[in-house]
Amino acid sequence: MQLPQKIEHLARILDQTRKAKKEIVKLTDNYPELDLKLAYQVQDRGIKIRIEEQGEKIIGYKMGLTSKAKMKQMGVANPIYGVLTSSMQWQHASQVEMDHLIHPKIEPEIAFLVSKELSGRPTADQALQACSAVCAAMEIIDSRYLNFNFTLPDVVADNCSSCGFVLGPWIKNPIQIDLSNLGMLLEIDEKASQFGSSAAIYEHPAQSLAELVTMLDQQGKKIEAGSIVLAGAATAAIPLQRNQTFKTTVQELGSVWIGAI
Ligand code: OOG
Ligand code: MG
Repeated sequence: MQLPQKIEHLARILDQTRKAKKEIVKLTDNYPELDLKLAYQVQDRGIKIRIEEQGEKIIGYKMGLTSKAKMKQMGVANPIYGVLTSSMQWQHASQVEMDHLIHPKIEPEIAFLVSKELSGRPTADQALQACSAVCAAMEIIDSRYLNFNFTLPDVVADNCSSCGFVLGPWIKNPIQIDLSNLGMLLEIDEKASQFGSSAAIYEHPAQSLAELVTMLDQQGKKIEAGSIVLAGAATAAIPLQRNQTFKTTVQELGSVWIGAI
């Protein structure tokens, strides 16, 4: 298969798996030639399919595997990024319908609102200066692979297990908040489930944002003004289950919650 056909083929496999809600064995089992470079091309094509055929829009990016807890949970040790589209955002305090998903998990995160274009290789401070707001967030991941079992290229091709996310109320002027070591708590039905610190997110969530910009720069890309960025989970992800409510509270930033039905 020629390269463009291969990219198309792999992107279609993942897109169909997402729509059919039936997990598959990881791509590298059958396509050992899938490397990181090809994986980001497959991710790109998968997002274009969603834009061209499903009317979605790009609204931001997510960083993944930025914490030691997540790297350990997934057995993969490099940060990666994926794309957020308009269909992935759930409203704060709304309900997620489990029937639409495969085997979703939820994780506590911090999100940024980037209000000035970010490109090149900024420092964490420079990246933060381009943001007008920050908030407590949760990401719902739903790997298209059996048992979330994947290698780095597999998960990158699969848009880093992206499924959805929910944002708490935006807090303005993030530059005035010390984001380096904020306590983070994920509760299930008001019982503590996971504890973490914003320090677990690439040592500082703004450092994760700066790393995202640098990784995008290597692909000739930048973050547009108005984009949302999820900086990465602070703890391991936990399975989403019906009839439960999941709430993340971040010190200084407040809370966000969502139910599953
Ligand atoms: C990959 C996505 C990781 C994060 O915040 O670390 C991620 C996965 O765990 O399936 O979103
Ligand atoms: Mg995440």
